[in-house]
Amino acid sequence: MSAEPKIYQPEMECMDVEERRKLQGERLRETVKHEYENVPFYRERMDAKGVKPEDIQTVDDIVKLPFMQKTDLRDTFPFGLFAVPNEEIVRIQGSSGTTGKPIVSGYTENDVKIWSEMVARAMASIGADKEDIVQVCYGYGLFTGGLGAHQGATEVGAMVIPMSSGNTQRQIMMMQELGTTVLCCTPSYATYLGEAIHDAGLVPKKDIKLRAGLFGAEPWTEAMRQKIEELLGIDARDIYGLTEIAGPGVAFECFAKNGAHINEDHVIAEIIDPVTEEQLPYGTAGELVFTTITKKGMPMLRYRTHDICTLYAGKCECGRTTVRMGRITGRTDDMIVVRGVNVFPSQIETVLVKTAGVAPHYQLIVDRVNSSDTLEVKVEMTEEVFALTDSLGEMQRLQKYIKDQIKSVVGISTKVTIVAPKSLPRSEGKAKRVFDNRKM
Ligand code: DLL
Repeated sequence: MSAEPKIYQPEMECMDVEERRKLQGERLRETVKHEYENVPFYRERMDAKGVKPEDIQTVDDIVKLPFMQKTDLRDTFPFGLFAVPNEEIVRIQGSSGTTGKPIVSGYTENDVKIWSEMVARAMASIGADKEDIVQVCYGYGLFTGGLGAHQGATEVGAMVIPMSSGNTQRQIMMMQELGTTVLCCTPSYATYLGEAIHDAGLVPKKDIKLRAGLFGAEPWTEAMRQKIEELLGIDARDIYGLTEIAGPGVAFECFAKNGAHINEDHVIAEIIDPVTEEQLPYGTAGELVFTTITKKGMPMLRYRTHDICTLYAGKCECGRTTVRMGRITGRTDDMIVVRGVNVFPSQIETVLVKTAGVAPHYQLIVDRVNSSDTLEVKVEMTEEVFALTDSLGEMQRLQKYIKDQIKSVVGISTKVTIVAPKSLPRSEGKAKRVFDNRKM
């Protein structure tokens, strides 16, 4: 079995930096023209800022362009940002919006191919090829994790087991019986699987043949990497991405593990000050902004990810010349990632506001129990209902109703706790609603 790290497209990944900047400039110019001509929403944005496609000639001109945000996807839902006729779109993927509605991205056939190649680069970097058996335990569906990892593994010729998420015992059984060598899932699930494997009395490297894994979709730390590597006896690598830009594979770690290489022939990465929106130099922490430069179905120009990190330039010992991003250290908005699912407090608030009997005072408590994330929603009942409700059954009915509503909007199970009126602390300023007690 080959486990030698490989560079999938060296002509792009190891390209001379100046040459790449020239290529980025050309691709940016084309993308801006395509967007201006085909997406009225963005044309109006550019017109309002007084920018014309001719003003964009090199990568440095990117600062003249207006930003895009998640709310733009919501406001133009579903097809308003498509830059080609719907007949040319062959795939829709999606993720959480800031309210109940998901946001969607459309891909042309070539967009899917490019995305697959981006993930294939990550697969090659862990030495995955046709000798490998790749178990994908990211969810399949609108979420880009399952299909994204699947396509990348197929691209390098591996045998793919499309398990999707959940059903841990079955995951372990398949892993053991089929001899899985590469694991793709969230880092928290990798830890959970590792513990379940130990609990089942199985020995990594003997009963389980795993040798490497690509983990992402949620923030994780070096300490968590060590834990996963010890538990599963593998090489654990970070993979980063977001639906709006492509999905997993926007960036990935090489064996040097000193930041994730950004696929700069397909995207331009910037770091900005989230308040002034000024571009910041490499080496400074700030908000990550991406511009796609090869996507045709739904290009994104200066998309504000709200992820906080630092970019690093300079050749890496692996030979790649692409800019690397450090770990995501936080968000500039209130999004939290729970079991790999993006959750906005506003989504939960929307459910609570619509529910009779509870007041819109709530707290979200995130924790990690046995390596799995938990989310508790504490909500106050109204005075009227408090005065009338004395039966436990009534309270349980309300709890279940809220839990089911949140599940249908956000897609994850929560624990709902109903508390007495006026018992949650009030704040005079910005309410602190999220308490993240996870220690990674
Ligand atoms: O989470 C895509 C993905 C799937 C990446 C599988 C890696 C593996 P979204 O659902 O759109 O897409 O969520 C994107 O998740 O803005 C980050 O906040 C967070 N995120 C994704 N990867 C990482 C990572 C997928 N490696 C949002 N480290 C992003 C930290 C990550 N956060």
